[in-house]
Amino acid sequence: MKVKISNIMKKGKVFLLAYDQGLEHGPTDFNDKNVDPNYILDIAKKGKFTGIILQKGIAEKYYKKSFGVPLILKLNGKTNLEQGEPIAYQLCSVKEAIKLGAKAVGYTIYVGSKYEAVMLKEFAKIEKEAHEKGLPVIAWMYPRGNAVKNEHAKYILAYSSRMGLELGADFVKMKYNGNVNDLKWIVKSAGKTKVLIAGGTKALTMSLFHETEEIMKAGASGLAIGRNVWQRNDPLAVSKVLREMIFNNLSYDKAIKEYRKCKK
Ligand code: FBP
Repeated sequence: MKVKISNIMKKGKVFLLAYDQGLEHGPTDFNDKNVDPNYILDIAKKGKFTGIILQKGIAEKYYKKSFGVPLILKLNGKTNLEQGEPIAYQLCSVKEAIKLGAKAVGYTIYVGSKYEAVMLKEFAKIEKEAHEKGLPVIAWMYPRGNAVKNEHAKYILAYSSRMGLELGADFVKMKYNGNVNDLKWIVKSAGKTKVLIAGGTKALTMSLFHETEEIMKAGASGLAIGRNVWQRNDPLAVSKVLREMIFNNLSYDKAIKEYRKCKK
């Protein structure tokens, strides 16, 4: 079956809202508003995201197939309590994801971890099944563990994006190290695998727009962003501007003007 990468794309670009931090970090990331999954689903819809990333528990209890924003089911995950070599085992099957209405699945590989091989094997199985069912696969490629001296180094990030291509991932989700030339090489190394950039901890709005301009100029296909949207008190204004930057190449200068307009 043909893999439908267009499931989570618009005009060849991607804008995903990530909300799996409750498992990865715990509710320390949340306040009274964004602790409620319905608040996030509302942002995903009104912010016109091309997909929402959830773990299975939230999808089961809050996501309806008729919702209108495609679901990306995250199939593995872990807490940040265990401080040893990172490993995140599969927690949900492709079958369950499809039953919940998923239009794509995601899986984290801790590149360089002592347990890398376990995750590669699990990923390969998941990818095979997802592709047989026509579902695109996003690999969170996060270099981490004792063997990784600097997880932001160009070398290890490019190695990770290339791994995504070698493994057959449709998209890799990576962190931006703040160097646009490094990102160009990382995107080039990924070949036909599309590169999505994660948001990270909440940044100043201006730096978020500045980085987004660089990210898109470097050839990435879009953002898969969480805290930098839903931790703000104006998530819809920020989403609107980011959307324009991703889908309509809005420049940084125009983004600032647009943002000020949205705030009025
Ligand atoms: P953010 O945009 O909030 O950084 O989310 C992106 C993401 O990949 C989430 O999907 C995931 O929960 C989190 O980052 C994991 O980040 P880390 O492993 O660095 O704690």
